Amino acid sequence: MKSGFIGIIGRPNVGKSTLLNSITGEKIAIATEKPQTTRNRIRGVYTALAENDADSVQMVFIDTPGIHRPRNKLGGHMTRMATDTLREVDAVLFVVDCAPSAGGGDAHILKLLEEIDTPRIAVINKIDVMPPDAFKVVYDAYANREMFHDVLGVSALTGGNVARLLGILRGLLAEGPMFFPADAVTDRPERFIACELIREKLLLYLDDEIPHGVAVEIESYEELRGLTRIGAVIYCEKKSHKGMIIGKEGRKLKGVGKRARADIEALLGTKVFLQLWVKVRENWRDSDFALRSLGYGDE
Ligand SMILES: Nc1nc2c(ncn2[C@@H]2O[C@H](COP(=O)(O)OP(=O)(O)OP(=O)(O)O)[C@@H](O)[C@H]2O)c(=O)[nH]1
Ligand SMILES: [Mg+2]
Repeated sequence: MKSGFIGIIGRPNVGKSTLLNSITGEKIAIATEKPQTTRNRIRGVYTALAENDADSVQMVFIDTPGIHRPRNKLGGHMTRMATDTLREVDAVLFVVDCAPSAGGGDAHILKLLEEIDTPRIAVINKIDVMPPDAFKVVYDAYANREMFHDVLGVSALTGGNVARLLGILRGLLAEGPMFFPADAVTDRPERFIACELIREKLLLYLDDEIPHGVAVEIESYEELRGLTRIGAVIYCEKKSHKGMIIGKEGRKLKGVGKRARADIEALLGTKVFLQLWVKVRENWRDSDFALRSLGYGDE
């Protein structure tokens, strides 16, 4: 069989995590319209076993944080996770869109990609909302570079052309072993995904100012028959943010909890009892100790 590791790299917000979810068919990585949503590396496994072993394939995709100019230690960690991945994989998907902000950030990543020998594919995402002439501009910009094995447009959101992308990758991979069991979807435990789902709701429902300073930590996780009891702490950086997260009469936090619970119930297939607390931890994004304890240490 063929197998290998594939890095998903790009600027923030281009749709890397959405693409990972689309490939694995499960929501294992959170995705929001806010840049810098992903903070860790998340592996997603695609396995297609054929009757004939030679036709079987296992691809391990690594979703990475968007590469950006870091403003704090968390940002440095995130960008390092992404750039380190470039050297550890058998193929790289360089995901782009046609956002007006694309230029500088993509140019920086192209330089990093030039330094590696790994096969690279330029994946132009969001073609479902891209006018043909805009697609052509982006396509030409990458097709003219010899560094890419292939350039293709996809829609991670609708799944458009994702099968073709998998076909191209299959052609790039060498013979190899199964790295994960055939039914594995991710290396991340359910409790990590549950924690991320809470953060996703915070990103979605909080004003722009707060989300990047928010972290979530699971304090207790108890699996009973048909019920999972989860206690989680939401950390923010300022007292005023704490008030905004809780909201008037606790309404904001209740809304976040309700939506997170619905998603976690779908993930676990059990009822979920979710308790949330909000705490202030000043400047945690610049504290090595806090970053490590919140799961943003080196992996
Ligand atoms: N229309 C459209 N929107 C998309 C597509 N793929 C992703 N999006 C949207 O783009 C936004 C960003 O998606 P993410 O998957 O979080 O992007 P990301 O690259 O993982 O972002 P970071 O984790 O911040 O680096 C979300 O609002 C997605 O719904 C697509 O194919 N079409
Ligand atoms: Mg992401």
